[in-house]
Amino acid sequence: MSLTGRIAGPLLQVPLQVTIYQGSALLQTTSVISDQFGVFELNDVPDGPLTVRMKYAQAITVQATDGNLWGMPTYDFGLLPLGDVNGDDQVDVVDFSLLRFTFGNMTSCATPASLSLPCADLDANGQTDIVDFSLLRASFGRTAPPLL
Ligand SMILES: [Ca+2]
Ligand SMILES: [Ca+2]
Repeated sequence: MSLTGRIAGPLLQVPLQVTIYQGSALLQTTSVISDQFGVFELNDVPDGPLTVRMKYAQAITVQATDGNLWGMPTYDFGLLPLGDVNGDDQVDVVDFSLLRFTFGNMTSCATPASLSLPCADLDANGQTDIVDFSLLRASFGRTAPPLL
């Protein structure tokens, strides 16, 4: 089967690491790139009750489970919780320190084509600034959700 999903901004066209579980069993790991509208399609998704987890490097994992995955043309994964400066799937004081250390700096660690972690430029505009701080603050304390 195929499954169409959508993420919300500020970053839309991003590479996503996708892991698909059936219960606690890992079925499939793949990567997709969402388009300029945040939409992506997963092909060859196995049948059955599934959990789909997605991680963008600078965001906390988001997931959806069987009950809400099917039966709609596009499943909405919502806003990616940006703020994971070092990519360890939690937004904590380490990320805050990394951001503070580079605050106000121009940087090229995040571009539309590439991302090198740690990177505090969460909106990929070439500078670590108050927008990045606000994104981090909004996600502060979040960790990867438990596998459903
Ligand atoms: Ca982190
Ligand atoms: Ca920025």
